Amino acid sequence: MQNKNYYITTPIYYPSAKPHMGHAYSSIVADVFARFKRLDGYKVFFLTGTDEHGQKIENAAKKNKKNPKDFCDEISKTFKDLTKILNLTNDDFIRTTEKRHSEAVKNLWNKLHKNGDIYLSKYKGWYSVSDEAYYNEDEVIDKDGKKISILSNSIVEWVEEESFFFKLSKWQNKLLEFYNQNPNFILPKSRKNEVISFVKSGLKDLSISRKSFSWGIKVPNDKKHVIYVWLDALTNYISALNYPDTQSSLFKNFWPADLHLIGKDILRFHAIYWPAFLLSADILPPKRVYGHGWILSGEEKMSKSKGNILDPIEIIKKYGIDQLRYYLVKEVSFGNDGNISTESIESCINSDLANNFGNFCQRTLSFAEKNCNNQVPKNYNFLEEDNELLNSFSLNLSKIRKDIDNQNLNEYIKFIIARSFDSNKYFNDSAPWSQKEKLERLNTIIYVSLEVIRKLSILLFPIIPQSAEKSLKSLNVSVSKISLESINNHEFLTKGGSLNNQGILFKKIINK
Ligand code: ME8
Repeated sequence: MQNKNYYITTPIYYPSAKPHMGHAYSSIVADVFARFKRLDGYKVFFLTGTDEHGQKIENAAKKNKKNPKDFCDEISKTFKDLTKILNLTNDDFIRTTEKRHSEAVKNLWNKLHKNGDIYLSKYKGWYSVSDEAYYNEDEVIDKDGKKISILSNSIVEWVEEESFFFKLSKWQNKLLEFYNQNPNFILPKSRKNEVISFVKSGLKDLSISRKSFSWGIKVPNDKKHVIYVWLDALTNYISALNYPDTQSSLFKNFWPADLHLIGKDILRFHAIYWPAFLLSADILPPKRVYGHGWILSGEEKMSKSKGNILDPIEIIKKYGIDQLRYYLVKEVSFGNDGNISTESIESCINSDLANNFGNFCQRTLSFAEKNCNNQVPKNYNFLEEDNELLNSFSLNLSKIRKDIDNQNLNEYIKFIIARSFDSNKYFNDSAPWSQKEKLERLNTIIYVSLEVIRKLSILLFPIIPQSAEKSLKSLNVSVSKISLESINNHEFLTKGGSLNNQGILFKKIINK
């Protein structure tokens, strides 16, 4: 039998400053996938949270004259609050300062140690506190008298200290074998090639403890060291499933994860270090790591350290949460970098939401109100053009499922836009207002249009849940009862059922 469980995660974010649009983007997209899979009958576990240890957080707390735990409590709360504001359906919110997490990390450490993959030595090399990452000599260049990482442009510093190492080099061939056997482990394809060539170029053992600061989980049996924040952070994906209790129903049902959705900036950690740690600990690696592109501001990545951030809360206050969710999914080509701006959000709201889907709902429902006694028509007879429109949904259902399983979000939204466009064209071409003498035809056009509102609303539900709920309410369909499969049914709506027009779905933005 097909496994109907689905585990999806976002990165756990650093609470070094309050969340910005980049964080909102990853979380919203993950929520779209989670909602889609639930709609398709899956039992979903959707995880997000905050990554609270390490030098970056310790420094940020110092700068704010707070102790690190108080500082994290405060900022982690803004991330948790954001999950509500973004209307996320996460099932858990993990904080790495929780006991359930630190116990899991220590346990994993002991397992790696027991399996002979940890040894004590000395680290000598470059480290970026901003990325919490070690860089090789050939990944660092001089810029304005400072050393920076070529990959992230962040400043690196020279570190020389005693450190525990993980035998990453030992796992190089096993990793290459794993990528080979699981060709879709890393998506999109372009990023997979980057990772593979990095691994092929030779993996060095990885420093997995630091001694020069104290904010972190202590190494078991050597309290002078704190565990490297990435080994700590990556473990969140299993600590939230009750690891080390691998017999717990959460772990058994949901591990290995179906999808770690991350930004391309942290692919190396997820696609190389994480599977290596897991293989070493005799745990199966996740099934998929998808590294999406960046939201840019001008030419640059939007980031707290660059100070070029758009505040999601401001945008939501101005335009609405569904508007933002829709805009990010539509405007940023998934997998690639994308620019966003207030001008383009306004034109997206007007052209896609108000003039396309919103207009179709409104014209159908107002027409039914005036001409069909505000009821779902009873007598109808589908003609070829009606079947063509209705079937354009059902015939594509397996493709839609496949697109989502491959994170082909661009195809999914393209499909919805094209069908909304077709629906408006159908309404125009069928011209129900000219069929007042032929009631069966008029009723058929309205029945088909109402069915199409239902189908479009179901497909849009993962992206714009509040608005889709409203349009379904107009049809007297409860969101708690909707399923993706029901798109195949062209006569779902009860004949003679009353309609309940909820009014305009999306206000047009008019700038005076
Ligand atoms: O890296 N565009 O946390 P972080 C798109 N704690 N996405 C962006 C973005 C942008 N401009 N800026 C950030 C960390 N993101 C670690 C992760 S996971 C075990 C530990 C998103 O707060 C994107 O998903 O720096 C990116 O990977 C993540 O936020 C980085 O968040």
